[in-house]
Amino acid sequence: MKSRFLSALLFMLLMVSCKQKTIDYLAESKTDKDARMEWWREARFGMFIHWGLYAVPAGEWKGQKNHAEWIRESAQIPLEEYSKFVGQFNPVKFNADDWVKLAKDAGMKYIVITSKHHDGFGMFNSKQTDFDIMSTPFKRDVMKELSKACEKQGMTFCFYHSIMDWHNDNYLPRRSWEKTRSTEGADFDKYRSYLKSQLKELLTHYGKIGVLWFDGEWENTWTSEYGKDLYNYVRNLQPGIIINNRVTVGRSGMAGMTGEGEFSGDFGTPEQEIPATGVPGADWESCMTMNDHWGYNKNDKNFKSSTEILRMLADIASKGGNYLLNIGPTADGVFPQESIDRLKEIGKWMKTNGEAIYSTHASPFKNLPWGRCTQKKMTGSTRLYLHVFDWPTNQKLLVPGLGNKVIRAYMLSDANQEEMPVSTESGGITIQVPAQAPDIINSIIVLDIEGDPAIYDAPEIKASAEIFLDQTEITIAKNETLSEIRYTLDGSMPSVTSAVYTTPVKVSATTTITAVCFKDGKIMSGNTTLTVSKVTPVPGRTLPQVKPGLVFKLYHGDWDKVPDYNGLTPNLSGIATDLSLANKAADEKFSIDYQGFINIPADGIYTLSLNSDDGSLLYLGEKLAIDNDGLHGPTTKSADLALGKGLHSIRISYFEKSGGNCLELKWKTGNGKSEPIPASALFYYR
Ligand code: H79
Repeated sequence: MKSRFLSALLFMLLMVSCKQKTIDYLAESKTDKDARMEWWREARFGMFIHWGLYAVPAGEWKGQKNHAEWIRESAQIPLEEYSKFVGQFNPVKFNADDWVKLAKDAGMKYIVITSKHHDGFGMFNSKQTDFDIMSTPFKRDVMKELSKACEKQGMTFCFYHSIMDWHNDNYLPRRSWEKTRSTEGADFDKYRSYLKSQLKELLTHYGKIGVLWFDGEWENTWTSEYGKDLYNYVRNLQPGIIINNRVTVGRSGMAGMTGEGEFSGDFGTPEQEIPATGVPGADWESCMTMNDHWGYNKNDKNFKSSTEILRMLADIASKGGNYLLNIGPTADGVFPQESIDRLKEIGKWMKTNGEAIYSTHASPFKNLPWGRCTQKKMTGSTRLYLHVFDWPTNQKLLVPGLGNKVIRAYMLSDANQEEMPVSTESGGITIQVPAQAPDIINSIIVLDIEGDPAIYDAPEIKASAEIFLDQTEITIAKNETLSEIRYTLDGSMPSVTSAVYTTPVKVSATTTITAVCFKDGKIMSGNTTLTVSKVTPVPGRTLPQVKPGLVFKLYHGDWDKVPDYNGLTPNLSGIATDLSLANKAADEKFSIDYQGFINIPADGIYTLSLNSDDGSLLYLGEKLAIDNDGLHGPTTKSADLALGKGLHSIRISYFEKSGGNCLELKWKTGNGKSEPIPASALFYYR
């Protein structure tokens, strides 16, 4: 009887599991995605936690104090030695409820914690490996405890899981310095199965997971095919989960957004930066450290102030993004005191002003001189939250270019919602505000307006460059069709009798152009000014004894910026026809200094752009023309230069510390296309 019941049950289970087929979530409809993203778009503020074995050395190794979660790589610690931290990891002060409460009281709506970082150590109970928390003296599944605490306190629990893995033998490539770790028999497909098995554990043993935050996707073993497959694998285990763009390849450096048209997961991930403008139509989240490291570093006391953090949050919300703020807990299992202090201050502000952050949309204004704006759609009206960082000294706050009828204005912190007087003035509306800022960090004014925002942005003035030789053309544009642009060429403010802009303005002397939007004889917008300067080109030279190519000197060394070459001896030198040596010279830790001449075909304004990973400098003559120095991913910097026909001495200095390497120099003149400087334009003198 019993066994018949059991086999019937087994049969039913089998039927159910046969019916389940894997769904292709890459073809999801917009409606479905919107529904799935809803909580995340409303949340706006989350906590990142980087916690792992690296908390044991706490950022210090053999006197070097600048390490953190990358310590195994940055201090080149062999696997056997790093594994010793397993026996030392005993965070006896850990209390999941305390952590979740700290996040909750700070106004954060979700927690993303490292289930595994690049070191490969599992901070959860994994049956796939012994390199996990159950092998430590602590032997507690901290992720289980956190998932329960989150559930209890109404916090959304999320995992960060690294694709790159410096421990698993099947993961490739090895670190460049790991000469003794053989790759024999290593099988990346096996690594992918291992990765999936761990994710299955994380997605079936810890309740509902809000986000899977992948990272370490940039090594050449990971492909977009693997990324899409992993995305679908995760969604099939938890269909409602949200997955970041780092599940697949194609992220644009630290700016974090994936190129258009490519599969990009559910949201972009700017790292340690905030996009300069919003990213219309895209979901994104800026992740940032509180000090200068993600994992715990006992020596790093360079914490951002709570004012800085809260203003970043307002800035991000005003651009339509989320803010993921990091904590690096200690090996004892507690948050650094500096972090706790800031979380409490943040919570205090959020308690009063959170309404201006949660569930808001990006600002309708391009630029506000005193702060930021977020908005919410109401029935028949719009609620603007004005985030005032710089309180006006004359008790008048001008909201530039706002063309709507105002319903009311009051301070969000004012329980009585006492209305503040509002008047329509030239170039916007003015709110009469108290003498003292209610909040020195960020005072929120609620401004209810009729209908959708109608904003007269200050016109945009454009010239091909801010310098020119004989003549240049200036164009002026605006973002609406209701007003007209009036402009002056003498630096004065345009009036109702000034020229109306219709076609590009040609100028042949140094000129300051000022433009404003008018409607019915009234100024509607702020004003914009641009000065274009007439210059004479730096004369070029003719030298009979030049030969094609640039002289290069290659140096080995570990630098964080372009080194001072004085007193250094090159490891290699010669003549290069282009800059490609920088892309293939060595994997890392080197610098190349190119010197020679560039042949300018005709007098003109040339826009030179220098792209590199890591840093680079461009000199023309003695002058530093482009400073693209420092540690960074692929970054482009440009300069407009007035150059005469002939030869100009040029120097390009480049260094590479680690990660990808590239160096590229392009030029463009007039309205032409930016193109790599051809080998035929480069010479050296002998
Ligand atoms: O977990 C934290 C860091 O440990 C991790 N991401 C945050 C959330 C991190 N890994 N690497 N980095 C940060 C910096 C690495 C940058 C580079 Fe690249 C990797 C430079 C070149 C390869 C990413 C991909 C940026 C450009 C290409």
